[in-house]
Formats: sequence, C-alpha cells, structure tokens
Amino acid sequence: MFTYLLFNLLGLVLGLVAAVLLIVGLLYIRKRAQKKERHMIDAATLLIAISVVVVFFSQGVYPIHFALPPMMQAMTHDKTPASLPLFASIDFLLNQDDFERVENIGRDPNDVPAPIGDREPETIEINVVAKEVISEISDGIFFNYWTYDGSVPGPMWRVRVGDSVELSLTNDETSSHPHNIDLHAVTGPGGGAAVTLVQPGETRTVKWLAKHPGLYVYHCATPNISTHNAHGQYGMILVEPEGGLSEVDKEFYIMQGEMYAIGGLGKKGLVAFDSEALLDENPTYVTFNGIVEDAPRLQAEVGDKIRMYVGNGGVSLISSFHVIGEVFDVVYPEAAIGPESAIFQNVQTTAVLPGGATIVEFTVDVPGNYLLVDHALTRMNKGAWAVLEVSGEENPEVYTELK
Ligand SMILES: [Cu+2]
Repeated sequence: MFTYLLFNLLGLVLGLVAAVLLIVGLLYIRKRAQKKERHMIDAATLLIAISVVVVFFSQGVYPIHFALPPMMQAMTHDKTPASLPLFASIDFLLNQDDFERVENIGRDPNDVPAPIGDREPETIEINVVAKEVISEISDGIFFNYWTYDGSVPGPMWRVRVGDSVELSLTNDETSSHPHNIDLHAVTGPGGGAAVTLVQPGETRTVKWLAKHPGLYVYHCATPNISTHNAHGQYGMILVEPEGGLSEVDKEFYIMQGEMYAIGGLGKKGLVAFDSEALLDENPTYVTFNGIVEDAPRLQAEVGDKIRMYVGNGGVSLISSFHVIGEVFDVVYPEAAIGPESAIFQNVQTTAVLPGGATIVEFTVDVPGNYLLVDHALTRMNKGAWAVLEVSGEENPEVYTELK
C-alpha cells in the first residue's frame, strides 16, 4: 500500500546518483578544457546542482507524509519509536499480517445499553481496549482502522449524573501507536487524555465524576489527533439526568465519521491513509457507523417511538442530519439535557458538529424504507447514509398514493 513512497524514494536516490556522476564527469573533462569551455562547464555544473535541490524540495507527493511528523507519534513493530512516520509506514507494510482482520467493523446501531432508570449515583467501572485492525469500508476496500473495542464507533456507554466513573484504557499489544481517551463529559485536563496515554500493552485508569447530563462524544486525543479520529477512534457516552429520559420503543446509536484514502473513492485493496486529503478537509468516505452500508441496519414497527443518539466523530464536516420522509417530533439541540435546556419541536434537519452530538425523537406512522442522511447530499455518494426499515400496517390517512 505504500509502494508509491518506495518508488518515489528510489527515483530520488537514482536521480541524485545520476547528477553526482554527471558532475564528477564534467569536472574530469574540465581539467583538460580550454578557458571558455571551463566557464560553460562551471555554469552547467552549477545548474545541475541547483536543479537537484529544486527537484528534491518541490516533490508534491513524497513530502506530504512529512507535513504531520512533528505531531505524529508512532511505533515500529518492535515497539521502539519510529524516527520518521515514513519508517512507521514501511514497518506497517512489512508487518501488516499481525493486525487482526475484523469481519464487520461497523458497530450495530442497535447496540445501545439499557436505560439507567431511577437509581442513586454509584461507581461505574468501564474497560475499553484501543486496537488497530484491518477491515472493509465497503466490499473489497480494506482500511487500517484504529478502534475502541474493535468497532467504529466505539461502544456507547450509559451512566447517570452523579456517577463516579473508573475508566480503564488498555492499548492492545499489536498496536503501532500510543492512544488515549478524551471524553467530552469529563471535567479535567484533556477530558481524561492527560492521564490515559497508553503505549502498546499498557493500561491506565482515570476516575471522573459525571457532573453534567447530556450525550457526549469521546475520542482519541493522541497527536496527531485528527489522524487518530480519522482512523475511527471515537464513540459516545450518555449521561442520563436524574430519573432518566422518557421511555421510547426503540433507541439507535449512530455516528458520522470520515475516512481519507489514497487512490480516491472506490479504489479496491488495502488503501493507505491520505494525509493531504485530511489537511484539505476533503474526506474520501463519509460513513454512518464506520462503513458504507450494504444491508439495512435499523428496523422498527409502525407506531414505534424512536430515539436516535446521533454523534459526529468528524474530523472536519458539520453533519446536516436528516431522515428522508420523517419530521423529528423532538430534538435536543447539541444533545444538551437539562431543566433549562431548550427542546426543539417539529424539526426537518439538525446540525451535528464535529465532536458534538444530538438526540432526535420521532414516531414512525407509515411502513417503508427511510434514509438517514447528511443532507449535504453529495456525501451520500461517499457513504453517508443508512436505511431504517419500518414494517406494519399501511396508514392511508397519513400517506397514500392517489391515482
Ligand atoms: Cu489513538
């Protein structure tokens, strides 16, 4: 997957050797040359030397991986820090078989923990593993995902306000990078990242008080942070208010995310991460729960009251979250929950900021398929959609075809 870098490097080295040989040859000829010819040879030598410098520093593709190095931390296969990210990339290429192949990287949107209900605050233990794996974005398109617990997004957690949370982060031994966790629900340096930086094989624990109700994004905050997020390291935690949220029939967990891949949309095989596209904020793929959907993942019955916990792992795009054929009865804008928080009613499309979330509720009245989208609709072409299948009795009073 990084063969183009090797070819670039080979081309540069061969060009450099050729230039040196040429200069040596010219200097050899110069010794026997007349004065006039020597001037010409001097000028030619100088121009060759300048052109070597210009070619080396004007390479558009090769140095892009050097755009991030001051911020990028990586390890080689034997867990020593790589002196340059390029070497970490070559190391990955040589040792890619060590990474677990995950059949389906996309977290099931139905994977929502049960409501807390009415209980007193307590101490909650959470264990999570940062793991780098290889899986498919879409059929035949393989990507080196960095995950929490082997899926994208990471698990959704559910606590109540006042709970004390002991969160242990383990970095799997097979990882090539350090990782940590920054939870937006945490009050304290780095949202937990400052005390959870783990090298491969290490575990560290942060204890924090869930002071604020709401739905919060968590993500890896290891430099280069955007690179870690764009490999899939994000998820959400719901801090329920005292007494919990109202009862609904179905809850879903959805996170929009971005992937940046060299070779562009649809390129098959193991695709390399595209740092240039990351810096340009131009993702190759925009996904709901880590993959381009190949079969409907959400199901409901006519009459179900549905609540969706919707987050945006970013890195860059603001999501205009919309369900085609539905109106949100209730939106908790920016996932704010509190006695003074405004609740929006009858909303068509709602913003989900990178590193932010929203909660939407609606009741399905008519059977059929409903598309969840980012209404910046070209992102559908990049994978930003999911299907909600609703089954049950037709409801002609609400919706029917007239001949
Ligand atoms: Cu990370």
